[in-house]
Amino acid sequence: MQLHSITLRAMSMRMKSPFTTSFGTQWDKHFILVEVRDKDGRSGWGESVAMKEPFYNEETVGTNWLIMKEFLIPLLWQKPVSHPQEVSSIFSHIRRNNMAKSALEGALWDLYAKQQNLPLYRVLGGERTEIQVGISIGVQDSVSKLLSLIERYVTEGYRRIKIKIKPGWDLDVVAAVRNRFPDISLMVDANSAYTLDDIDHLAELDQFNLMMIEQPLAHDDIIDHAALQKKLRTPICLDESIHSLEDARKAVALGSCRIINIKIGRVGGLAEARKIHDFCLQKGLPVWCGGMLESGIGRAHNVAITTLPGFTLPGDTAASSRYWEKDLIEPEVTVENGLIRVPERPGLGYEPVRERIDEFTMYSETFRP
Ligand code: OSB
Ligand code: MG
Repeated sequence: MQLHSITLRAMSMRMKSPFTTSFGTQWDKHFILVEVRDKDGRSGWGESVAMKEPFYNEETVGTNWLIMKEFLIPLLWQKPVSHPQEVSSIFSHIRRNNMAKSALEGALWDLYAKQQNLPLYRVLGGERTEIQVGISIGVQDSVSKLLSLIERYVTEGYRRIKIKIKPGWDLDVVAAVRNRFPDISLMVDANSAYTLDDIDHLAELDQFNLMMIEQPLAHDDIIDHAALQKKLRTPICLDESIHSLEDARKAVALGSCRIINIKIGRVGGLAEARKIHDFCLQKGLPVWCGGMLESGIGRAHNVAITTLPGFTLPGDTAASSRYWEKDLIEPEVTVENGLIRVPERPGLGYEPVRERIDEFTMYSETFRP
């Protein structure tokens, strides 16, 4: 692919409103953007979804920067890459650090698709020209605030509503939501806030006709989830616990989940995300694309992978305007009637706007072979 340079930028963007999960509240989104240039001056873009703090998983903006600079980028200079599918094996002897790997791999996929003059989703083998999306709503100060947010997003057309739960913000809240909205597609996400001691409590959720319960138990568990799934009618969806195709295979074999949330960053890139998709399609498990409060660049990667046929459930890739006053891409990601029309332009299909990117860049560094 004839790489000329790789630029990392540490970004900080203020969100429209804070986002609260069982692990904390976030106001400012810190992340890393990757720009890979080829000899002809084309650019490919990637986004690391690692957060400022290691609360969702162990990766952070700081650790991703170090791993990319000291280990991953030097590997890309050592071995010529002819197709982005090779990147995961070039990185394979670096343990974990999946979000760092994914950010670089994603930039190479965008660049490759542009070199081929094809939209990224086609290069990935995607088929859908529009994708269904839902929305994820954080823990709120009051139930009435939550109900009015749901009202708004249902009116805007989102295809399913996901609400965050945690001990003290669960059964009563879900009951109130179901009572007010008896027919919406509804799910909950606990971000690992419960243990098997809560089994009877979690079983109460069965009465609310939820599409799924996402990651109720520990972030690194698939054993207890299997025990819990046996006691629940509601399908369990794993998020945090799945880092690879191997993890997915084991979780499915154990019966730890009936649905998987695929996040490109969490599994180390588009190639691994596609493998998990292919496996789940063959096993008959529905998958959907999760979100990590991405800027438009990460969002565009999510749109591309969601075009694969197994992504049958609405994902978390809401419109750019969900979190941002102005996003980094042109046009922004828009949602109409719960659908995103997949762009047909080469690469990601949304153009990063340099002036906006510069505005939110805290510091940057460029690497050359
Ligand atoms: O668990 O899916 C999650 C946001 C940050 C970290 C983890 C999660 C989330 C979301 C929001 O649920 C998804 C989004 O809107 O991008
Ligand atoms: Mg989740």
